[in-house]
Amino acid sequence: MAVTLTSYLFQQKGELPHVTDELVLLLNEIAAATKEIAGKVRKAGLLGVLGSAGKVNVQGEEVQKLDELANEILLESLKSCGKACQITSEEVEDCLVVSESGYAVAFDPLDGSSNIDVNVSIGTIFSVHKDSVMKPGREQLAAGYVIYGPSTMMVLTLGNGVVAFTLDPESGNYLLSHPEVKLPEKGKIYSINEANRDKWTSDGLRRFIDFLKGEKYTLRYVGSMVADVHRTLFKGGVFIYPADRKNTSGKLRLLYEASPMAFLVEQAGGLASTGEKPILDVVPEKLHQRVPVILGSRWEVEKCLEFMREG
Ligand code: P6P
Repeated sequence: MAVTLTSYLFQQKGELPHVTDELVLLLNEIAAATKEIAGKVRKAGLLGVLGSAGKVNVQGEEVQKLDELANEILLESLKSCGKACQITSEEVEDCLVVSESGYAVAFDPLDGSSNIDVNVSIGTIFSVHKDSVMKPGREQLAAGYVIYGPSTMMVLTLGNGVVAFTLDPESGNYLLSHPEVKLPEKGKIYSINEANRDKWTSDGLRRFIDFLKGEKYTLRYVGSMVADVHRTLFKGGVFIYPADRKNTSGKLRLLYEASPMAFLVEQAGGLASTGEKPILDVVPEKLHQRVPVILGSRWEVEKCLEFMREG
């Protein structure tokens, strides 16, 4: 009998003191919202929700209709379950205080939205803290993502390793398909947008990428963080979104992209660095702040940091 997400969470309740009934309910609500989002994503072309919403979000990025829809679905779920005290969304400028007590949730409702209209995998990323998201990522209680790909999968950590669930279209349940996700010690893939090579602020990074080419690594870059991180988690290697002259702190946001992904990667036995320190040790200063991201197998991340230290 396949293990559902709900029964898995209740099993963890007995093993992890911070996994309370409230956290189980909150994570189930997030899961329910992602099932609804998956339904919209898979029918987007038929619902007239492809294309731009004709707005620009707090990041200065053009909002896609599906971004907005996913954001509304998640906000509604989290508000109605009554287990969230504050909610931070990539699509909302300020942190929403929705109740006196509960968990603090940060999410990117639909990451990789530039790929929506070309039917490439996109995803939802979420991070759960005790009472405020403005704390180092190492204090997260739970983090995960859902990738809307050939199958819809939720990859989750509660701080005791990484598990993955696959959405069963027949039952509508997330069923445990990967009881233990472990990053290979070393891979053969690097993932970075090399079009920006001349803008990277680190010469050491350029030399690292040339070194990997010499080691016969292959390049895989989807342009959806969820897809690139998912492949890295399962195949090994390294994913990098570095600082460059245009994005001096990189492009990816700390609270709802870098930090949850770093928690997953470290829990799966890998490393996740800004290039100067572990991402999970960054103390947030601004809600939508960005950080450079170097994450993946230990061997490649450590090698990258070595090249960058040499300058
Ligand atoms: P670039 C998608 O817009 C996103 O925020 C991440 O999902 C992805 O990793 C990154 O931007 C891609 O950025 O500059 O390579 O197109």
